[in-house]
Amino acid sequence: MAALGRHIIVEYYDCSPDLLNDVTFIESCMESAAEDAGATIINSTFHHFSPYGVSGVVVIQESHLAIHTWPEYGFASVDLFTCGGSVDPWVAYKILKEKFEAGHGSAMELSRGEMALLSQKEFDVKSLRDEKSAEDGTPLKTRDVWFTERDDQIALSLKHDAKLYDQQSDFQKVEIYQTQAYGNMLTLDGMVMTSEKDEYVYHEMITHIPTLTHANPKRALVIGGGDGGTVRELLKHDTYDEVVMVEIDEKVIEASREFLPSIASALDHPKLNLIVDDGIKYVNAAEEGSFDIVIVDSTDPIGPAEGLFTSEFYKEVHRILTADGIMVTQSESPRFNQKVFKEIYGVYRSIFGENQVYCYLAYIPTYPTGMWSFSYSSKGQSHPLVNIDKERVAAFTKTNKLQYYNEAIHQSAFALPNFVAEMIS
Ligand code: SPD
Repeated sequence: MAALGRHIIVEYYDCSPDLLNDVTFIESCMESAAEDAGATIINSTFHHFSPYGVSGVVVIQESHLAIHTWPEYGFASVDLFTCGGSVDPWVAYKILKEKFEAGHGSAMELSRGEMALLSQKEFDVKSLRDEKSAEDGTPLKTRDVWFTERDDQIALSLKHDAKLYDQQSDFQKVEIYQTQAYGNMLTLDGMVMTSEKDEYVYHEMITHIPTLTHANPKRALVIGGGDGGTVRELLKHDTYDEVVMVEIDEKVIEASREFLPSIASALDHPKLNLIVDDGIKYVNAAEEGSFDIVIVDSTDPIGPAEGLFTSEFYKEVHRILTADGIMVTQSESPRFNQKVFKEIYGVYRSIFGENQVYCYLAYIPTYPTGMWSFSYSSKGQSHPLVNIDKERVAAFTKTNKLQYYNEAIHQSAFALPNFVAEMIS
């Protein structure tokens, strides 16, 4: 052998964008290319970057295979690096070209570590070797596949196993990942919506604060919320005669029913009127003064939820609230989504009145920055910290064994860090 390693630098053009954006697919292609080329896999680590792109490496006993994809250009760059004579990297090249449905590919082989330029050093390899793997010769294989939600400056990654659901609906990409730390997790267009292990924070906070501040809510409207967590919490309150939920995307409901059953558990509740339609259209057509509580459980203001962040929409919400009605919305992260956060509070205040709008916070580990905000706006005079019966809250919290919300959280959630208060003042 004239060199220590063979390094094949590969470029695949005109590949299928969907395939190049699918982290589990890329991982399985890279692993099977390694195996078919004769390599022994030790570890694989792959990241998906929201909204586009996958990076990953398969570490093999004979070195590594690495990839980065640009689905938006149908382009993948790959490094195949092997040591010793037992692996044929060109086999991996051919397999990947076929699997990525590449229109064409180019590759160049480099010899790494020319023997003519090397001389062996004194080095006691035995003392460094892991005894166990040396004994039976089979290194343990490990696997790390990551979902990443990111913008230009911040990223959140969660390690996952299988992707359980993956459908492009008429509105957005709906996916469910089986994460290792947070259970099954719903993402829409690559953004985390809810996960089995921390959903209770969001759903308890978006529902119980308005319901328990209101003296006697009978009718609630939820815009969005297709996973079912918000209506599950609302329907714990006996005061409601009816809860209407209007979700635009049937696939969100379908995926949640199948893979998030504990969140979707009240979707067949007899008091729930579940409507699959555009929430804006529903609100525009709803009768004046017909809801005590309106909850906007929207996605982020990109794609189908954009219209839920406009002053036209909130004027209509104000119209359909009863005289003492309360609106609560998820109002994004004050740190991650500063611009939207500032603007939306201006909109709420211009419609409900300067002193009728309050912001409260909760801590949600799977959302960017972990700090999440909700807005509380009242059409009448109800004040979230004055019109609250602590005993009623304590009794409700206890009976329903809530995991986050309680009478102290009700009070403290409205205490804002200075930088947040300043942003909306
Ligand atoms: N970036 C997360 C925004 C949260 C949107 N709503 C979540 C839906 C849970 N029912």
